[in-house]
Amino acid sequence: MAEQPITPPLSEDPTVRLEELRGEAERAIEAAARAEDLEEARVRYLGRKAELTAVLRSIGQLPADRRGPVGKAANAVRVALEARLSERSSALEAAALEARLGGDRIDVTLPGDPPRPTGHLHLVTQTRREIEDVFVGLGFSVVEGPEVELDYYNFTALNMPPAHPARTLHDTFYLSDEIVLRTHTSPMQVRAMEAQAPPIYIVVPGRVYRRDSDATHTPMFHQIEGLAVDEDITLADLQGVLLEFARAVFGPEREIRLRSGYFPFTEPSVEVDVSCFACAGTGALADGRRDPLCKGSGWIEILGAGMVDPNVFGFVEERGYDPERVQGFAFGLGIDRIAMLKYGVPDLRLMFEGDVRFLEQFGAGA
Ligand code: 2U9
Repeated sequence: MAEQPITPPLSEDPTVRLEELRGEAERAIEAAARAEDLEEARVRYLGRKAELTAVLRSIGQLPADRRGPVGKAANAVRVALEARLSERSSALEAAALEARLGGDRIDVTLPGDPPRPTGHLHLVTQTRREIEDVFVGLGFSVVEGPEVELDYYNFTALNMPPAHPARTLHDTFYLSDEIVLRTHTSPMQVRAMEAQAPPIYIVVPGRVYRRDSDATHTPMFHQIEGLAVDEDITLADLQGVLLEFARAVFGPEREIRLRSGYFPFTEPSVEVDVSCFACAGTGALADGRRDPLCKGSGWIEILGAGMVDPNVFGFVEERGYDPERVQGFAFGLGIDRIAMLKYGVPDLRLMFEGDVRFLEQFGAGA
């Protein structure tokens, strides 16, 4: 609260004192350098406890013939001071704005901020999407499923009953007697058949887990598997689909070859090679040296496949998969392995270490 000014008692004629007050107040307003000073002057000269306010309040007690002239003079002082306050307030605001603008002046000749580094999709994600696109273009749907699986879907329904020797090949992470981290995405294909009667054309990408670790094996890796079941599916359909895939991913000049293989869930089973894209299948580089990528063979193994074993259909027969009526082909490949081959990555572990110096080399396809 502002201190009350020490003022002499009102003279017989208050208009004299009013003129003194006006002069005093005008000097205080003029002297205010900041909004706070101005507010202090307002309180002192126009506030509830101000002398002028007291004069205005006491007009009623004056002799009748003095009320008019004193009231008029006091009001004139009030109006004049309010106008001065408002002018000074605008002047102070304008000065403050001017000072701020002066301080904030922008130098447009300075260089801008460096561009912010933008992220991009991980190489494995780019490769997964590229592969998915190929199969979507061939009429397949993409479905995904749980990474924590029942032993039943991961093994039993895929023609690997308990104690089947192939189970040991999988180096399985067991969470309990009946629950595993899936060792392949195949269990989701069984689930998809349970949910959808034939025909079915699906690919299932996702993480899978095996107890294995070296330059070409990590405990977690990515697979994409495919399944086509219909009334007239043959090995030739599988071959045509995989040739399309190989050419889309490794180049239009590629050929594939099928070698005999073994998987518990397919019969017959095949290992599939693509003609080498480094040496165009010749096995030799331009300077005559042996091509290290395909080790001089002209072929690179890229996936496994086969015709779905009729025993597998036996597990979903009630859903319409009559092994006498439908046939199917299936294939499985490692997404990370395809990316390693295509981009010359020497060690699978680089994919999962999160080293930005490695990852940022693969920003173009993001
Ligand atoms: C159902 C029936 C059959 C999926 C298949 C492969 C062959 C295969 C490997 C390639 C490299 C796994 O990532 S890898 O280690 N996979 O060779 N997978 S046939 O067969 C199925 C799947 C589901 C119902």
